[in-house]
Amino acid sequence: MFPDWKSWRHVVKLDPDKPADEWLIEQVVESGTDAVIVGGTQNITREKVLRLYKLLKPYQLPKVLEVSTIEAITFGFDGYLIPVVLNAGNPKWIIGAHKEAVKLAGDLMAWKEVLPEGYIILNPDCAAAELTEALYSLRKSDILAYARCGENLFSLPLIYIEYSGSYGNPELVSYIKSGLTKARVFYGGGIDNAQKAEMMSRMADTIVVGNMVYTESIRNLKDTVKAVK
Ligand code: 1GP
Repeated sequence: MFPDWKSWRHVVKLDPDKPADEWLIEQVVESGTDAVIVGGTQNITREKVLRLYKLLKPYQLPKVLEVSTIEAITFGFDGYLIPVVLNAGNPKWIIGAHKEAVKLAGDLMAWKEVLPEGYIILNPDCAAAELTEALYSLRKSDILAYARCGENLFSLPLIYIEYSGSYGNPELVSYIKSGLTKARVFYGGGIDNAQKAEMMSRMADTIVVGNMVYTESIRNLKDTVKAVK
């Protein structure tokens, strides 16, 4: 079963392509975050995912894998997040890669362990935007329409507003959140201190922090958790 993700307020995303050791994992676990997502866009291999998985395994914290490539799917995680990129310019990232994975898994596909997420990528300079050929220069109304399509046409339980690498506009996040009725809103991008965490946690249901754990800002990690709770 996918863990009880609806209660998560703060999540750390660890990138298999970035260096991690026991110390870093300890900082993450001891910060009080609600869960760890293992996921990234570039150079993701099964070896790198497995390495992170082994470091995380001793801890109780929910650990889920955000699947970005079929090749790196690793068993043992508590759940699997499947991104559907709503504003992808290349349809492969809306349904193509997913179809290939499901075809490969056939009857063995463990649907109960899967949670689909409707991504809206809003930082045109991030790696995911480049890969998916994300459509940008969107108006507020376009972004909300993507989110509503995700929620109502695709019945996605989660809309992920992705600003990876840059801090987004809190008002825009709030506008999207208030235009949805059922889907929960995750926000990720550029959070590296308590103030930014607190602000975005007022706008979204869950905040995701990533890059800060690979920089000196890791010393602020505990404070970002405190700020949202
Ligand atoms: C990336 O949304 C996450 O997918 C977090 O972004 O690395 O900018 O914190 P940052």
